[in-house]
Formats: sequence, structure tokens, C-alpha cells
Amino acid sequence: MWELLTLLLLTLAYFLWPKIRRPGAKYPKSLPALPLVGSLPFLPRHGHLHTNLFKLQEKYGPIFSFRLGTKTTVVVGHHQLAREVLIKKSKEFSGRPYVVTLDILSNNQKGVAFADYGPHWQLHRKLVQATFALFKDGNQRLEKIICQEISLLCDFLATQNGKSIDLDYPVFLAVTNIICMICFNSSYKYGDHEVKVIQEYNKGIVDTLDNDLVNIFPWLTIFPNKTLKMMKNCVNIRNQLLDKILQKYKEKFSSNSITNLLDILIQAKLNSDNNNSGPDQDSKLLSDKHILSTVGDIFGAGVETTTSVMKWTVAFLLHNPQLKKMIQEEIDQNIGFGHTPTVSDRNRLVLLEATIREVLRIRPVAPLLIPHKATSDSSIGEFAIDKGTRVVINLWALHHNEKEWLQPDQFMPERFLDPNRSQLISPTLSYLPFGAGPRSCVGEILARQEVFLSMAWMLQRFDLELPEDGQLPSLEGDPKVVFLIKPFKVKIKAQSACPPPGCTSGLGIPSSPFLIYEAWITLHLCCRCLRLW
Ligand code: STR
Repeated sequence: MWELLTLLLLTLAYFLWPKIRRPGAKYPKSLPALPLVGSLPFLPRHGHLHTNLFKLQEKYGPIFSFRLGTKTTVVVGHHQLAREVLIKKSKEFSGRPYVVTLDILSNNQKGVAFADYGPHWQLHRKLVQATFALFKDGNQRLEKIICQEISLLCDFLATQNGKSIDLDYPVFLAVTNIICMICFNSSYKYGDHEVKVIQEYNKGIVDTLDNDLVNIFPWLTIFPNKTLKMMKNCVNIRNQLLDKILQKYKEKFSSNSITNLLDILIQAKLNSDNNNSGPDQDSKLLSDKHILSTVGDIFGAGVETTTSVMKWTVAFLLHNPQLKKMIQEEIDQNIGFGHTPTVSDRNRLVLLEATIREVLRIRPVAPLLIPHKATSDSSIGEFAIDKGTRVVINLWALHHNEKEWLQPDQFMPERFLDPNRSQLISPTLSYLPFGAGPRSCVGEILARQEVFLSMAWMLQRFDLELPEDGQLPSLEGDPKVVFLIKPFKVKIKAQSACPPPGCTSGLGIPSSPFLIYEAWITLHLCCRCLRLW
């Protein structure tokens, strides 16, 4: 009996022990590792993974490794090494490792976010980029689409005047509609049941995605697993919803009018099918399942990330009312109330822009990015990295490096401004909120415009204040696949009716109406109009 058990354990250890390393090569320092479980017992259990890995740097240096199951993971926590991985050696490190839950979500690594390096990922990434190019100018200008939705968002907020609300739903709806326009030229009305469905399955996916032991020990999938079941359920609901949209859309698709992501993907498929020499290589990579995965990625990424950043920004403003006031004054002085903010106001509203940059520094959307994988034997700095190794970029470490940032734990937007506070600056290279290189965030321009415009519009029209109970949002965060903020409420206060009843310019918002007596005319102007005037 005992002999049998020993034999079984030895066989298991043989298969689960990592491969022989390259002789003579220098590898990053590693956490201790035991057979079967790897370094799991030596990784801190409490607290956030990104801060724990950052703390481990004190002992192990800016690059170190640990083993989970059979897989070696290298953690990179310095900007120079991170740039080497993401930019300089991007070809060798643009792979994505196999992860059980991500594999379910991406239907075997289809789509763009979680697909391994190869022709399939290259094709889909190229097609997504081509989609964003459709929205550069003209009637379909990105800015125009964003402003339409923000305008509706602000109109909704106006109906909530004086109330304390969670911004989650209205912001989610606005951001969903923007991404819907980009994906299929459609949008949802306030209260549409389908939006609730999307919100729910998204939550289910985000909650369960990197929260399971099966990602460390894939063989655990042989046992019943509640989390995995819930995740599969949410993914199924999402796939059904997207498939319904895709099938319906195919009926009205026309090659003469390519205006969104679905058009681009369907057209690419038709082109490769109609190739003179019969369907070409690309055709297989553009099946309905492939199309669905790419749309799913863009949809999920476009909604969850931006909603989260907007809520974080509002939370930091509630914690820093003085800063909020200064941003409102900046809006007042540079834009006033005659027109709504535009993207071109970004270099005028520098304090707002600096605030957004600081939010992305102190609470990055993805503190550990998405794991990369070495596609061939390579090196990072002086260390050898074997093919197949997982490489995690600890963005949190880059953004909290004390040698690069003054008091990194403090929220200080002015670090992104010159001493005169009139121009934006890049204080250090240790800042990559959207990643870098070929795997960098494909929606960066969209995201930056969405957050800037929505904050500028909202702060122009509303005061965002603490709710009645005075409860400040928690800034601790909830690290899921996106670094979420815990739910909180904010009191919406319209900056009075605009224009005020007596304001003859028709522009302003009253604080204390001024009365100007001239020989012929009497003007009632609110103080803001007067400044404009
Ligand atoms: C959110 C929930 C969902 O329904 C679909 C997706 C797929 C794409 C994911 C997205 C998720 C979360 C944020 C990700 C994005 C791809 C890129 C983005 C991970 C799980 C980030 O890197 C932050």
C-alpha cells in the first residue's frame, strides 16, 4: 500500500516538477517552492496581491519569480525592466498564458485580450484598430458620440438634483451606449432591461475571473466547482446576448456602409471568403465564434474599465473638496457656461487632466496588467527567462516607487503639473496606466476622452457632494480583474437653474445676480456670465 502511494507521489512529482533549466544561465531570485504546491505556502494570504508582490521586492529585488503548480511566474516591478518586456522585447513577451477561467471566457483564447500571440491575435487586433480609425472624424467622430451620451447622463443627473445616488448605473449606461455605438451603431434607453442583464453578467464575470484555485491547479476542474459554474453561467448569458445581436445584424449588413466593429469583422470575413483562390487563412479566424469573442472583449473592456475610473475620480474628489472647487474654477475661467467642454479644452483644463492622470496612477485599472507569456527563450535585464514562463508586470510597483514619486501614497494631481501649474508634465517614466507596446490598451484614446469629457461636463453643471450621512467612499478598493471601488453614494446638486430666470444673456448660472444699470438697458447677469462677458 505504502509503496504504491510513494510511487504515485513520485510519478506526480515528476510530472509536476518544472523542466530542467538552461545550464549556466542566471535566473531571477525565486521564492521557496515545494513539490506539487510550488510557492503557494510562501505567498502572503492577506491583503491585495499587487501590494504583497510589491513588498516582496524589498527582499527579492525588482524582478523575482515564484512557482504555482507547475508554472513559473516572473514578477517585474521596475519601469526599465517593464519597458524591456512590453516594448523592446515585445515579440518575445507578447504571448498570453493559458488560464482556466480566461480560457472559458475567451472560448479557447479567441478574441483580442486573452488570445496568445499569433496570426489570430494579430488579425483581430488590427481589425479593432481599424474600427477606431472609423471614428476619427466626420459625423461619427468619437467626441460627438461621447458627448451625446454624456449629455443624456447629465440630463438624468439633473432629475436627481438634491438626492444621494450611486453613480454606477447611470455611468454604466452611458459608457455601454458609447461602446454599443462603436460595436453596432445602437444604444439603449434608460431603464432598458437588457442593460441590467449586461450589468449583472459583467459583475458575475469580474467577480469570478481571477478568484479561483483552478487557475493555479487546472486539474482541480475535475471536481465540482461553484465559482466556475457561476462564471460559465454568466459567460453563456453574455454569449447568447451577443450572438442574438450578431445574427440580427448580419441580415442588415451592407458592404456599402462600414461604420462599426461588426461591419469591419463581417467585411473581413467576406473578403477572405471571396478570395480568388477560395477562402484564405483568415476566414477560419473569423468564424462567428471568433467575431463574438472580439466583440465581447471590446464590450467588456470598454465598459468595466471606464465606469470604474469615473467612480474612482468622483471618490477622490469627494475626499478632496478643495481640489474639486479648483477644477470648477478652472472650468469657469476657461470655458464658462456658454458652451460645453470639448476634447480641445484638455490643454486648458490642466488641473482636471492632471487629476485624471493621478487617479490612473494611484488606482490603476489593472495593477498587474494581464499576464504575459514568453513565446521563446529570452532574457529580462541580466536574467534568463525560459519559453512558456508567465511574466507579470507589477504596475502598482511602478506607480508607487518612492525613488520615482514623492510620497507615492498621497493623492497629488499637481505632480503632473509644472511649478506654475499651467502645463502638464510627465514627471517620470515609471508610469504606464494603459500598458505599453503591442499589447497596450487598444481603447486608450476612447477611455481618456470619455473620462475627461464626462468629468468636465459633470463638474460644469453639478456640485458633487457628500451624501447626507457624510459617508466618504472607501479608497481601499477591491482588486478583481479590474481594480474596482466599493459602492458609494454622492449627492447631486445642480448649480441652480441655467440660465437663471433673470439672466438676460441666457447663459449663466446664478449665485447672486448682478444688476447693471446703463443709460438704455438693464441687464440682469449672474456672476458667471459677468465673468464671461
Ligand atoms: C469584463 C467583464 C466582461 O464581461 C468581459 C471582459 C472581457 C475583457 C476584459 C474585461 C472583462 C475586464 C477588463 C479587461 C478586459 C480586457 C482588457 C481589460 C481585463 C473581464 C484590462 O486589461 C483592464
